[in-house]
Amino acid sequence: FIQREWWKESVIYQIYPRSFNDTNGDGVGDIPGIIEKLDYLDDLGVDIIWLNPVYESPNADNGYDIADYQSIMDEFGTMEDWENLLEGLHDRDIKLIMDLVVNHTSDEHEWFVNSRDTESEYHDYYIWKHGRTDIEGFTGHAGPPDEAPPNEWESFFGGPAWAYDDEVGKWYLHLFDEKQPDLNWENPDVRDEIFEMMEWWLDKGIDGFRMDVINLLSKPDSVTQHDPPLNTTNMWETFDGPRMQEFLDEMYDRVLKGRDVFALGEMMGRMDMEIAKDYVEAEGPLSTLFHFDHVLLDHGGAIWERNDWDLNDLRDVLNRWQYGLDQQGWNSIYLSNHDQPRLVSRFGNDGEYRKESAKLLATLIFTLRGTPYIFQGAEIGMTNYPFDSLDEFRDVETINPVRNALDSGEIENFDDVKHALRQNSRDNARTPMQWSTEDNAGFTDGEPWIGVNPNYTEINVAEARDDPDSIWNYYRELIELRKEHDVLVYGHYDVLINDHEEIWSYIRTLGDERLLVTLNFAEWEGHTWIPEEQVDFDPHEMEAELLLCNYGADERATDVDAWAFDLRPWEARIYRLT
Ligand code: ISL
Ligand code: CA
Repeated sequence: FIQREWWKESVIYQIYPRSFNDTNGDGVGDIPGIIEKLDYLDDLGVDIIWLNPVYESPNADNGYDIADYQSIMDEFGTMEDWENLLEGLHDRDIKLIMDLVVNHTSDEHEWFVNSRDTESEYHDYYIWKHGRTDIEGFTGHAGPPDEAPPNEWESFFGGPAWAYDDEVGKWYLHLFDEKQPDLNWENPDVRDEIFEMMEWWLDKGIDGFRMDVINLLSKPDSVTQHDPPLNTTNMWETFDGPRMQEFLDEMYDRVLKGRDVFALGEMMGRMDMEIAKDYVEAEGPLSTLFHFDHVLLDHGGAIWERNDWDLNDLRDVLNRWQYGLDQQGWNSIYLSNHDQPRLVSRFGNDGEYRKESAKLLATLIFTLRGTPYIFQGAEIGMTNYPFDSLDEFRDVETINPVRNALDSGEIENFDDVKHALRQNSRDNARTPMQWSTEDNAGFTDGEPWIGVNPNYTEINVAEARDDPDSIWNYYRELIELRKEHDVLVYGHYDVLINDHEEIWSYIRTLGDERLLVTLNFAEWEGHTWIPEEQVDFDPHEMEAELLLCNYGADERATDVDAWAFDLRPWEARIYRLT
């Protein structure tokens, strides 16, 4: 039994507008720039565009600090441009999902400006609290000398999660930047406003939402019901709060129900599988979710810290989701986005085996069970950026904590953390799309808002489209293949040899259809096989027909015994077993 849905069969392409394509020479990508590239997206074969925030914003966090939910940021264009974009996409049968950022607004949103008046109805739109006076000698924050912040939470972007406002004489909560105050979802008026705004966009014809940090909406009771709140330092308390399910159910009932739309929730932290299932079950409020398990593997506690990982770790966390949502719910398969370093630099090899490993990672994304995501530039194998100094960075998540740590002496100098920042910073994802060998990679005629990766002379769209063996053409083949084989969309996933240190293999099964995917995550050759005891067929009786290989359909990939395989460095193969 297959529960068919268009968004399960779709491939999603994510556009970070600021870095996609600039048409007026101000160094900032814009909506007309996306319109210019619609045929590019169509040629690649993607089905849905997820557009990062394009709403009016002072850009403290590149559009994730929204000052007006119902207008377009001047730098990006006009509402008319946006309407043309939607039409251009729909003409090509491509759907559009918009970013929904409703955990917080900008401090320049008029709701927040009005909320500074404690008498105003808007005061309760945000989380304003008195500080604590029960702690002696509390230092290290910007409030009055006899007050500590309401609790000891830290912002995800560094520093305290509370900011003191002199005019109000209270503190407001900001889980992200100071310029991103958290909305008070306990207040039914806030929910009314947000739901109305969502309907307004849906009525304009969009196909769904990607919901930013959606599992932070409901704050723990200690924060909503105590004044001053109880002392808590535990940031894990901010995830999946007590009324989370209720708020999403209400959103579903009042906005999403009865509309054929896609609802994708970004879930911060490490999710409990039972909670995840409640969000995405058949009658649940969301279609699918982004979890963070695999992108938390190598990232240390601070932005300049790194953890080691190996293939077993990566396979373990992704297995957990493959099996966890096999019967109930649906996965989203991503290895990169605008918050993550480039996938080939992170999970692959961006030197000698850049092409092979980029193709292998694409193979993984398109053959696990779930909806696959391409973040702009992945389709040409764009890499991390060789940052050399702090002023090359633009992102608050990098700059704020590093500045603070340099000031406090926790870090002595930038060079001590350079290596880790080159691997961790979100800015790696945000360097301009590399279109051609023209100046600034063809992204802008002006001065780009963030550096263009100097490797654009070799890595760019023009080159990739000319080369039949390019990563770009391999992405196209994968997209085609997924459309041709239901088993790639709906088939069950079963892992083979779960402790193999270099090779990850799995079988996808739907009825009598069986595909084998085998991936060598190493710079050297490797051997693998189908263990009889792990499958419900006799591998020695099987024929293996090659569907796709990142080394091409040469003899080594086609002339095989169906139960044993020798793979070249970073080799990826997909076989149909009959
Ligand atoms: O966890 C992260 C990286 O591994 C964070 O960078 C990131 O803040 C987190 O993923 C939540 O992201 C979303 O909300 C943020 C915004 O800065 C991100 O761009 C957005 O995707 C606040 O709105
Ligand atoms: Ca521009």
